[in-house]
Amino acid sequence: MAKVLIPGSFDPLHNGHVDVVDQALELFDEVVFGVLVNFSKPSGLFSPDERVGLAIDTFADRSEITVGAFEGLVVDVASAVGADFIVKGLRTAADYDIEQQMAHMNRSASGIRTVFVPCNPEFSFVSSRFIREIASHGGDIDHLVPAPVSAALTDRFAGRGQ
Ligand code: COD
Repeated sequence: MAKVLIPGSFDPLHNGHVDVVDQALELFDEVVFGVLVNFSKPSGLFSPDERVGLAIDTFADRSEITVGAFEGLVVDVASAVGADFIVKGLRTAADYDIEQQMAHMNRSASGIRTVFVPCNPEFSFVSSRFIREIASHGGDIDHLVPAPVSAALTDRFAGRGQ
């Protein structure tokens, strides 16, 4: 039974992230979907607890996925949850450059390896930053995020935008 950690800020979770989870479950048995605070992106739109709630709602019918909020280093989270591998999605060469560095750093720190999955071309342009920006101006992001996230964004920006 191989278990993997999929870490990220997920602020908010979008369909590109969901696709990474789907791909991971084609390769491995269990996924821990870990909401981490990215120290270079300190102020979030949603709190870590809200992000966890949205992920729980999104993956409600998937017993092989557990969701949690974590602090600290990814390698420590991976060890705490008993993950065999870290899984990351790659969109672009820029993603690869930074993710490869982090993968090497994490492996040298703890021995854990990172498995990369290529993003679905359908979602290659999707990022949490663009989702936040478009939603904040009342733009349509329904086709890019799970239904619970769409509802939460509508709520969060109610009365703003246009
Ligand atoms: N399709 C596929 N994958 C995607 C897409 C998409 N459209 N968009 C994003 N992804 C992937 C990203 O490549 C990333 O792997 C993952 O989804 C999460 O993305 P984000 O944007 O939610 O998360 P980040 O990049 O802000 O999260 C970074 C971490 C929290 C994982 C990182 O900051 C971290 O490792 N923090 C802990 C501190 C630590 O251990 N530091 C040492 C690192 S060497």
